[in-house]
Amino acid sequence: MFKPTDELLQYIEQGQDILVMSHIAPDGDAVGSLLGMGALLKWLDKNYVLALQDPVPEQFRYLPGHEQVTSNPIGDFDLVIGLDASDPERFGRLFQLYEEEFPSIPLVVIDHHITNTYFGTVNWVEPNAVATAELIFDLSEVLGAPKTEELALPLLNGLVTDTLCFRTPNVVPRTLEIAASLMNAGASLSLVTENALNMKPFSMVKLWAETLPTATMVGKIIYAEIPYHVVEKYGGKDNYNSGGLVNFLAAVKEAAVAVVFTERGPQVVDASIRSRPGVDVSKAAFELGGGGHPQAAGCTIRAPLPEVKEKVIGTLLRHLKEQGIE
Ligand SMILES: [Mn+2]
Repeated sequence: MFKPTDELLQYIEQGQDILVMSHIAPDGDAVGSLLGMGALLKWLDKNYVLALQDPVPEQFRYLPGHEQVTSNPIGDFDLVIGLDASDPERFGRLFQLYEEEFPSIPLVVIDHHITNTYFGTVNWVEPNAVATAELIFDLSEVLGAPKTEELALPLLNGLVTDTLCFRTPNVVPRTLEIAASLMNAGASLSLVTENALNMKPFSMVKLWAETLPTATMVGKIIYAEIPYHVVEKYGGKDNYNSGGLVNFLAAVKEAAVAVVFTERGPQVVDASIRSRPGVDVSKAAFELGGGGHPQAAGCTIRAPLPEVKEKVIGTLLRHLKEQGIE
């Protein structure tokens, strides 16, 4: 079990009006740990606002309470809690807001990315936790909070999505014990897997059909690209999701690394990177201005798509070579 420091507990205890935020392009752990933290703060009788720059993706809107997430947090806050983000830029506009409106308010960072830059007033960073949701679970244990379904379902959502349903190499017996505890509290595992992982709209099939022809292998790297006109066609930059395409590519036997390049705007390209167990892509992503985990990382680069591709592939090839993979 991971233990928060007394200092962190003190900040949470003293905070009365709390802003909780998580990262741009929110994934299942961002949404899950945010809603889980909300449930915990509600039990603690705090005033709180849950915020994300981008809308809650459709596959997580089955989670009760997602409607309370706002992109425009307003309040007289005395504490900010930042979840699942390894650096301040990951909060997008929300961090600018924090810096402009309330820079003197303490910021509590809770995260599990090895690339975390420790930018908070207090930082609880556990790279061995499978999800930030796991840390919220441990926090709830330390606080002695009752395991309600309201707390358990979003936390299970975070655990399941960050581990691809307990299939990543960082999953240990305790991960399954936490999942069991959340299920005992009323969270349905099949509800989570169906909504958050399995179900995809028909438009996703069409998107994959357009994108898969671009799949290319360079050495042990497989990549595909989604140009801006395709992004616009399938939801636009604020509501865009490629339905786990990069994980699908990462299952290609001949590849050690998979990358999906998504042109989110003219000359703004996201690179989403996955690797086989034992192959570390977090250092390459960090060097490229992003971050993440050894097996799942990413970065955003402001440059034309061909330029970004060359830069990312070149950097990855070098990092792979250093790890003896060619
Ligand atoms: Mn996470």
